[in-house]
Amino acid sequence: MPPARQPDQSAPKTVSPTGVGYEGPKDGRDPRAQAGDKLTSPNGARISDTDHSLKAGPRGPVLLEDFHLREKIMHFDHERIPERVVHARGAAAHGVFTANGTGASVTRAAVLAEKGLETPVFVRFSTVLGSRGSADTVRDTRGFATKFYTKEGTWDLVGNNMPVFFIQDAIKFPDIIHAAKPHPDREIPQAQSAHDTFWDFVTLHTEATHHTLWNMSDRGIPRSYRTMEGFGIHTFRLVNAERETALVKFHWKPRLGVHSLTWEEAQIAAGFDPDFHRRDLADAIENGAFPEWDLGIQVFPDTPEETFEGIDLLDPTKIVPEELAPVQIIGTLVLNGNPGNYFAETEQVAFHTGHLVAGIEGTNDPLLQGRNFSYLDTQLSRLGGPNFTQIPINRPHAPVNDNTRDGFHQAAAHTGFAAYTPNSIDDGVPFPSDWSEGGYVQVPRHVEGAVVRAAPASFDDHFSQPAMFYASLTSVEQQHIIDAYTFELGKVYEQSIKERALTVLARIDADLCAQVAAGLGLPVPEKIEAEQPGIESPALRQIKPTPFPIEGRIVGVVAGPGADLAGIARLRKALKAEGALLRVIAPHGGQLESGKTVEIVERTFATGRSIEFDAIVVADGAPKDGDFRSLVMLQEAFRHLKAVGAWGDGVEVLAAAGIDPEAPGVLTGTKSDAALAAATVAALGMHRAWDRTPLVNASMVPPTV
Ligand code: HDE
Repeated sequence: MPPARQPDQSAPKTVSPTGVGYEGPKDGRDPRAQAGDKLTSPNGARISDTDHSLKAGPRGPVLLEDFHLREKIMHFDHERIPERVVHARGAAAHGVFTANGTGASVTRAAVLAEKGLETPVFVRFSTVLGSRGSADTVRDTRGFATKFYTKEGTWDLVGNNMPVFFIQDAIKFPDIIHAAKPHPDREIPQAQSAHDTFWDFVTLHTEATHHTLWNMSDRGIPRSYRTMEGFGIHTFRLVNAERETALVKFHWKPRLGVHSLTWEEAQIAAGFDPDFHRRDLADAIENGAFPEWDLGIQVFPDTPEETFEGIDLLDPTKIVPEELAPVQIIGTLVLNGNPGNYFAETEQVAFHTGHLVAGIEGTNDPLLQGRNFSYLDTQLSRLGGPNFTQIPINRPHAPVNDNTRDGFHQAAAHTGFAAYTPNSIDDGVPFPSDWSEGGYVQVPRHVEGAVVRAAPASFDDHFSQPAMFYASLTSVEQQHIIDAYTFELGKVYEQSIKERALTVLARIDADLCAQVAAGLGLPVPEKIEAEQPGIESPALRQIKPTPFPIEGRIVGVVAGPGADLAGIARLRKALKAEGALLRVIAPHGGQLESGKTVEIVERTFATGRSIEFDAIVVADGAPKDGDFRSLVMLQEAFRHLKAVGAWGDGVEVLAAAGIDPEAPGVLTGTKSDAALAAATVAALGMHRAWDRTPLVNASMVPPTV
């Protein structure tokens, strides 16, 4: 062992950042939080007045000797750290991952292999393009980054909610991000892809076609972080205890299903509640509706070609349809804790694709290889130096003895002399570990080839999988894609970019191209054949025939003085049994009373908006004064294909909003009974009344194709 400190040597006393011991919460105080009841300076001196600078007389100049003023302002000046260059806007949660044991056949990493092993995790969801203060519901890819604090070291799975990426080589990443970020002259538009430089890039680099199509699909506007799939995107190499290797792709499957907003909802939310996803995640966890995902892997033989059924596994613009390689579930993630301090946890967490543990390796995917450099490098400017793994949220839950020393913000006080291995001074410590001791030993791989700046020929196929994705979707989902392209390209100024985009769409699907061209008022490009989609993959659809669990869903009930409060209570009870919530909406705040029954008004006609609710029901006795705000709320919910309903004379309010009680997904009853509750639960489970689509679309005049 390294020698203990000499009698003449000492180290900083073990204290928390705020000066108290680490003995654990005391008198209800957490040692990591601020200590004591007295206002102090950062050096702990008690402060007598924090509202007046030290001056030469009440009207005199401020004195330089005012250390409190200078410390207070100096620290404030530096409260911000650089936001992430991408994925700046995010929300996170603590949780636990439990392996089911089946992963043992392919990996020796206990986190994935050991049946019943619980590993603490921290998961950060994010948008890609927007600044830290941008809206949650913009059309964009979402980050899905998971830090597993395993006993064998930290493993970071830094994925997205879409299974493919825009580019095939990391060297293009600055280019795609420059193109997608706001224009450099006016710094607009914020957090949007609907602008010239984005569409210029993705139509010139047609490898971006597949990911762009996913962005334009409903996946680009998720209903909630809780209802997103997650993907590792790259192919990884797993190594089992027998040193056998397999190539795998990681999938997170949300137990609640994959659901999205409508485009209009997303736009309203961006203004009405820019924290829509952040709030939804925190509220769900606070209410005990813990989001859950199953982690699955698609497993492929580790052949020299690194392909599966002709699909290049190193190409991050390609998926392997689940119909060809089923997703095998190897464990479950539960998010059960909200962060207590956004900056300390969500902002300072640092993910890194190179944080791997024995049994999990990367591959030669050129995108992944570049990421392995970037995620380490970026922390130097974001977190201010190389010791970012010592920040509590980043600290491994495994012992660390890494021979690194010093550097900015070094929190350890190392002992001994020999920060090198091997050494003969500190008893040789630390020792490398071989395979049998759990050492990270890369599987030997043969590498050969000329040094070139080139990509494999298979990377040239840019259209067959977009064609497959589009062909696999339901007609409702296809229509959303048509609408999205028409909107985004409609925001582009350069005619030549729009025309080029149509030549790309023509390669995906002739009807898609024709409809978007009609919306833009441009001719369909001639003599371009769409790619053959090959197989269809129904697994890619979001709209499924069977209902999903409804935990955390919110039903708004329009009420007011004189409303049937007992009926509201009955509906709430039935919803609660399924994990869903009911919120009362009334003309003004306060509480509603009827005999001994009291209902708190949680949203008023001024503070509530349809986007907050998954269904809206009008209570018997609700006001019939035609307040346009409640009518707009119902009309929006109807237009967004949500369940709307009423009991008793509440149907008159539906009628005033112009809602046909016979339309699909309109639930009415004479009273709030078990039948109405069951119908509401069933409707929530389907997410939306999809068969209302033609009715809603009929009120919109389509362009002539
Ligand atoms: Fe990232 N990416 N990325 N990315 N990425 C970052 O790392 C980068 C890529 C992803 O919640 C940065 O700490 C390069 C693919 C997520 O903190 C940076 C390339 C995927 C997050 C970076 C990619 C991702 C990031 C910015 C091209 C899905 C947020 C701050 C090779 C598989 C993590 C940071 C969080 C963040 C670089 C491509 C996902 C700059 C060079 C592909 C979820 O290092």
